[in-house]
Amino acid sequence: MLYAAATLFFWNHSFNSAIAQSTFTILNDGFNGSVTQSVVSGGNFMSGNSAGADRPQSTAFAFSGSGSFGVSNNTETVETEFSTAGMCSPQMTFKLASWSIGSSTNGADNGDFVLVEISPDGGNTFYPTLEVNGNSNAYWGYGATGVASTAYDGDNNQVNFQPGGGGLRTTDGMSTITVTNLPISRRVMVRITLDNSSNSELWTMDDWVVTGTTVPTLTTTGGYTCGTGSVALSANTNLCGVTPIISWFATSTGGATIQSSSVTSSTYTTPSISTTTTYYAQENVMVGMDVTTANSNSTATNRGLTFDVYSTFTLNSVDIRFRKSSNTVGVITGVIQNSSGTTLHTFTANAAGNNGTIAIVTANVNYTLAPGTNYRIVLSARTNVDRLYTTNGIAAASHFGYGAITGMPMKIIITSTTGM
Ligand SMILES: [Ca+2]
Ligand SMILES: [Ca+2]
Ligand SMILES: [Ca+2]
Ligand SMILES: [Ca+2]
Repeated sequence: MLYAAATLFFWNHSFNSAIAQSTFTILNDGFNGSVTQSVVSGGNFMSGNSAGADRPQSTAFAFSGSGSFGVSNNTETVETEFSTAGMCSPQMTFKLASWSIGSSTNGADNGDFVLVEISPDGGNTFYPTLEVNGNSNAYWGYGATGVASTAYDGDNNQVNFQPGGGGLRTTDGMSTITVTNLPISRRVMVRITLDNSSNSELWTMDDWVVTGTTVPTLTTTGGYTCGTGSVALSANTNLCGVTPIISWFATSTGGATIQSSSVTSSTYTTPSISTTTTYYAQENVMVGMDVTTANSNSTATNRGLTFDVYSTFTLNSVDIRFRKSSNTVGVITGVIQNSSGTTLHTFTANAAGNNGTIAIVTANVNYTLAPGTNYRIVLSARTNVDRLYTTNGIAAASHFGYGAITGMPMKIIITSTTGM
């Protein structure tokens, strides 16, 4: 009896060590005199300690580092935008304190609030998700043990938290604010609004952190047939809400795709085989910020992204938004650099279109990156192109010129813009 078996391997299997579900940081803003990944308005960076007449008294305005961000008798907003595509369990948290300034009897009242709104679509629609209110001149420090935590659910009803009364709050002073289950989207926006109504009231926030966990690796299942025949193979993935393209190959690297579809569970039926034959499956997902329109641009070169890689993956392509400066087809040259600025890989893309046209090109990169931090992907040269555009709506968190990174598997987190 002939015994034929078909086996298959995850593409680049040999490059992958075991991938554990690990937590990584998407955003971390400490408000120590400036912001790095968010945009603030209406408030002030706070440093030093409160006065003896304040409550809490003689206490650092910062939870960690040298500063925090605060507001008195005003409305302040703190916003950011990021992609959660290709990760699991994204969530955010920050520290919050309520102060009585120049008095031992003020603090936040019922009408004073801290509101967290979440947008899954780049700010077109914001959903109020969590709100902390004051109560009868309530004040508390970062050491208060109250936790305000809820899961994003995409409806218009926020979950409210409020201390039980006024004065110094301990167990119901909401010093830790957490929203879990953030939407999976290439354009998540978060807006935090802090509002109060007196110069003797002060909200401060610090240590805004957004985290996610890595997605599991594609799993494959082989098969066999008794005698010559075809064999059904399967490849399954769980990318926490993102559907990849699963492709099949007869060779371990390169070669033609023999089947490809946008699914989370793919079956490939081999041709009739009579000996053990190996096939290969690959998943390819689109991640990174969506490329959008009508944002700021730069005529400078050396713009791009800084990013971290959490496990070996092949960066297939990036989308680049540019403006033509000639009717002649141009060339955009980009490089991937390591954290020291050493160029690891160079790639090019043709930039078509008439003079003045703003267009997006998908540049094929096809470079395999090992785990590491502070990789850079930047423009290095251009012809007949005079500027790159940001890819999202918030300037400080923007991803200059590059978005829509595709890779396999997705284990990349864009941490900041470089060359700004
Ligand atoms: Ca800080
Ligand atoms: Ca008050
Ligand atoms: Ca809700
Ligand atoms: Ca008030």
